[in-house]
Amino acid sequence: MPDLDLDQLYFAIIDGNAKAAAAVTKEAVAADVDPQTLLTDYMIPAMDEVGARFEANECFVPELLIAARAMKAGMEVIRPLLLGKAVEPAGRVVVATVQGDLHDIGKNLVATMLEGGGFQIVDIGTDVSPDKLADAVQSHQPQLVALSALLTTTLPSMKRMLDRLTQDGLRAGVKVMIGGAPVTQDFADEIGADGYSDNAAGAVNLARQLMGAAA
Ligand code: B12
Repeated sequence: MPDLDLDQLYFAIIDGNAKAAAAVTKEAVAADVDPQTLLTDYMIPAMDEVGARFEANECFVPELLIAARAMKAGMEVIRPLLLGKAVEPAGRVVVATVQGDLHDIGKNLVATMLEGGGFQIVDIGTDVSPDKLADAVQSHQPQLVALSALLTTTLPSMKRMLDRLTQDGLRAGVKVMIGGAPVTQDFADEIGADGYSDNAAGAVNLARQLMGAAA
């Protein structure tokens, strides 16, 4: 096998080349590179770079979309490998991006990492209304809810979702953790969420802590 250049994964995502992202990821996995390394050292930094370029007006929405698609193509390859071998789920988590918000890369990463940590995931998607969240909590009876928001304009949706769980008498039965770029610990405290983390690995630790608190 020729020398494996993992930077190709980083650049494939930045260039939005989904085929190359999947191919390099497969090669890396075949060469026994740790999938966690691929994620944290190449894939996430590539999306961070695309984000920085977008913020600097050096690229635009279509480039963001194809970069996100390339990241997903790589994620598809490592996802099964990130999954833990836990027989008993560590807990059930309903995962959602809040109403008005279509950003799902962070949510999916959090879901994948939680799944890797042995949690059972019920992913109810993006642009999730308080109604839909309440229905999911009622029907799936999770111990945890994980909410993601990437827009400052959708932060209030998080509070509405918590309020809805309280109104429906569901709030006491679940721990709610929140995250996403504009979310802070102060905001989490302000709306009465049970926890906040600024990254997907931290989300797993947080989920475990909250499960401990729930026990
Ligand atoms: C990719 C992207 C898009 C893609 C989304 C593709 C997809 N399938 O998700 C597309 C092109 C669709 C898009 C659209 C828009 N976007 Co956009 N987007 C981004 C971008 C560049 C990267 C986001 C991302 O995926 N980051 C990578 C992931 C891994 O990071 P993350 O989501 O933060 O998640 C991590 C943590 O936050 C945490 N986390 C996340 N969720 C959770 C949940 C829990 C429970 C926990 C514990 C932790 C946690 O863990 C994750 C992993 O470490 C950001 C810029 C940026 N630098 O963030 C702008 C950004 C978020 N977008 C922005 C905007 C304005 C928009 C649009 C309004 C643009 C437009 N004019 O149409 C639309 C809105 C559409 C909508 N209604 O949602 C702004 C938001 C500004 C603001 N202050 O609100 C940003 C910040 C760019 C900017 N500076 O202008 N976007």
